[in-house]
Amino acid sequence: MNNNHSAYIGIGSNLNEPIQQVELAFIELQNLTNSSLVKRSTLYRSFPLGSANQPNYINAVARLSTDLSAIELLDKLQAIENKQGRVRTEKWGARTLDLDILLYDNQQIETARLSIPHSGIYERAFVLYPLYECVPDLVLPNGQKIYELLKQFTSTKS
Ligand code: A4P
Ligand code: MG
Repeated sequence: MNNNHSAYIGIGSNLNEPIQQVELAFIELQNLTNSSLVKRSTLYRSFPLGSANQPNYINAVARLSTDLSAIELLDKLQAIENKQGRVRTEKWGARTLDLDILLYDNQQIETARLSIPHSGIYERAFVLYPLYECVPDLVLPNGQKIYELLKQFTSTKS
């Protein structure tokens, strides 16, 4: 096992004890097949993007080294979401657990099931802050340095 790929996972929850949901997700990611959890951010509390009629979110980011392809990783992440009781109702609606592949190496992927970098990554403070915590000198696929991008944001830490 070489764990050749570097992947960043965005973790979000705003239902059923969100802090515990996120901590449980980190344990699942630690045990992920053919992968290792290299780094984890702390937890961030954020206002909901989308319908305001839902609880605040807890967000975090995990950095993985993995031998899984991006699509294999997506399958594993969706299995974890389902295990933690994810029910898909409305887009951007409340959820027990959302696991998004934010970045996979420096690849740009556009298929029916996968869009990488994940949509909104450049605009979302609840993604950029924990990502910065994992890798302060990260250069995003569009060439921007994360710390330059972050100068535009403010956020509330949980
Ligand atoms: N999909 C495509 N690309 C990816 C990727 N890079 N990673 C597809 C993961 N999945 C990806 O996702 C729908 C489909 O997206 C999947 O079947 C997969 O094939 P979903 O998780 O079922 O639905 P979703 O999460 O409602 O949609 P989406 O577009 O992923 O929403 P977002 O962008 O994740 O937004 N507010 C705060 N404060 N914090 C949050 O974390 N999250 C959302 C969801 C809304 N508001 C939020 C937060
Ligand atoms: Mg999602």
